[in-house]
Order: sequence, then C-alpha cells, then structure tokens
Amino acid sequence: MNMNMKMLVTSDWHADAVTNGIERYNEIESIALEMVKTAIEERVSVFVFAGDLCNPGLGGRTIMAISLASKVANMLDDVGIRSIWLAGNHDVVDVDYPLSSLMPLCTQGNSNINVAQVPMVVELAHVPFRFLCLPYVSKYLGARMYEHHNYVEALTAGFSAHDWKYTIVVSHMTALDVTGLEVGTESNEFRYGKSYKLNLPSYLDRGVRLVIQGHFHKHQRHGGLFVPGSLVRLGFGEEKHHPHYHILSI
Ligand SMILES: [Mn+2]
Repeated sequence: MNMNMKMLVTSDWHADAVTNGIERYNEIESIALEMVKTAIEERVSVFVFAGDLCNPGLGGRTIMAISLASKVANMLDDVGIRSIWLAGNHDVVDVDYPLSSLMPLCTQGNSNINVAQVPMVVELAHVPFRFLCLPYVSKYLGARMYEHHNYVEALTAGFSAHDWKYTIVVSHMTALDVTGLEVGTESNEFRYGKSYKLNLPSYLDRGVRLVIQGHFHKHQRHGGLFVPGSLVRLGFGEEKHHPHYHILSI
C-alpha cells in the first residue's frame, strides 16, 4: 500500500452567508468548483470537509448550499476521489437523532461519500490513514456522545500504537488548550457544548498524524493541528484572513 497520500482539506463554506446584505453564494460556488478542478489536477485521493456548510433553516439559501455540496461530492466521486463531510455547529438540527444540512449527501447510497453526523471512524479502501471524525452534534446527542467521553473512547478502544500513527482526527468541536489558536466571533456561536470541549492535544500525544479542526475561520497551523479556515472572508473582522482550501501531502 502506498503510504503517502494527497488530501484536499477545506472547511466552513457557509454557502448560505450574507455579508452586509450581499449574498455570497456565487463567490463560494465558484471557489468550490475551482477546488474540484484542483483536486483532480493534483490527483488527491481524499477530500475532507470539516464542517459548517450552511444553516438548515434558511429556505432557498440552504437548498442552494446543500445542492452545491452534493454536486461537489458527486463530481469528486466521478473521478474516484473519496470524500468525508463533517457536520458543524451551523449544520446541525437540534433533535435527538442525527440530522444536519449534510443529511442529503448520505441518502444517495454512495459509499464513496462519507458523512459524519455523529462521532465515527471512517476507513477507506487503498488509503493508509483512517479518519476519526468528531463532528458537532445536537445537545441531545452531545450529552451522550461527548459529555460521556467513553462513547468516543469506545470507537478507538482497539487502536494499537501503529493505528494511532495512521489516524487523522477531523473535528468540529472546540479545540481545548491549543497555544496560540486565533479565534474570531465564530467562537461565540456555539449554542451549547462549550462544556464539552475536546482535548485535541491529547490525540496528538497518542501519535495521530494530524488533527484537522473546522469551525475557526482563520487558516492556521499549530504543530499537528491544522485549521483549514473558511473559503471567503465572511465578516468584518476577517479582513486580514487569506481564505483558501488546502492540498496536504502526508
Ligand atoms: Mn462552526
């Protein structure tokens, strides 16, 4: 098995965004489609979206955002690129079962399009790394899955040191105790769940190759913690951000 892998990593599209009265959809769509072209040209094997596609309740803007994600997932699948889509805090519907803006992607019956609406481990054929996905969940599921950490621990209970080394964590929970992490107004937006921050550095201590952390709009890297950031500057206060998607070779 080839132990090197190219991955396209992106997050926080917020394809339903409106900034100062201006709808951002067309701009975000054009970057998303350019991203697919780049993924194909760069021959990436995996595409990772780390959460916050759109709010579920904004009518036409929600539907356009979901259609865009669905189109991107299918375009990638057409050329054999597997994708992983995490739910973020904006995506989640607050009910006691898994439901988010990403739900339509997992009802297409396509095993190359992986949607994480609850914590799960995703393994992909011919890809050396496994993905421990830690999406945002509703407060009902959060009480069960994150406040009682044994739910997440059980997912990895059988991991050997070698398994951890070939694990990539993808998270849309808050990153606890990361020195130097720069956060914007998005850090105030968790409606709940601030009490069950994840100790992401503890995963790095176990030897995981990389932690991909969504939610934060500013692209940054702190050791093994990689924050893809948003695709466009979504609000005032983000003027100094240089938003983009990222190709990682690991
Ligand atoms: Mn978020």
